[in-house]
Amino acid sequence: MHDMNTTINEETEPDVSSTRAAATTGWLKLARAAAITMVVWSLMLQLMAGQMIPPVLFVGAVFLGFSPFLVGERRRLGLVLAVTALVLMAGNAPFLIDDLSNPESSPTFILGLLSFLAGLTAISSGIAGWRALDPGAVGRVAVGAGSLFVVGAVLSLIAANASDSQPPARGDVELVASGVQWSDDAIEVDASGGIWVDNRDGIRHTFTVESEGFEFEIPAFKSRRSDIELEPGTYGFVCAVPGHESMTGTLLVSG
Ligand SMILES: [Cu+2]
Repeated sequence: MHDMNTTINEETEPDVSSTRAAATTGWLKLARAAAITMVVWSLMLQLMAGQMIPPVLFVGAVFLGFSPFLVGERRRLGLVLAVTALVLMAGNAPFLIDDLSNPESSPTFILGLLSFLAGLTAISSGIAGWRALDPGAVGRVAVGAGSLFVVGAVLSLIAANASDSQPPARGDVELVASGVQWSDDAIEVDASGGIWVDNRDGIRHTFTVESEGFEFEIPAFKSRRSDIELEPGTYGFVCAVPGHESMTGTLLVSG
């Protein structure tokens, strides 16, 4: 707390009269960088998902507009940054939970992880700045969050590359997912056949018949197939990924 160490070495010399202010400045710099990262990547994530959530857009725009003014040694700004980050994380939660629970979809997982870690960093360092905690930990928090991100990203890439595309089988009906759209909104398949889906998007999709609990996932840039495990009849199919509500169609299973 009373130790002015080199991690808070500013472009301008810190006010020697105020150790607390200098501590706050160090934390606020980290909180601001993390919050900007979170806003930018959250917006990218939502663009990829094909849907923008209004509260996140609004908070993000307000934050980015004010961020140039979020400088200096005013401790209250730490609280503002922490609360803003918390609101953004809450607004982003539907996407984040889905993205982070599907490590095979590498691009969205990595963006989600970055957004999540940046959010945690912004909240914790905003609070630390507000409380004027020892700035000696600023560097450790930044390095810790960065390390977690790199490890998560690498593991996700390994998982994604380990899962290969599947070729279609004889009797499969072929469907393409591209631009968060199905290539056909009405498909017909024999009950003894199957469905092969080629995902050309950088995000995962699912082929889901909700009424029957029939579902398989197609990771980003992969193809997957499944036998039809349905009785002859007409079913609605969807992609169950949040934000992909426009991906609907009709499946006719002939017997
Ligand atoms: Cu989808």
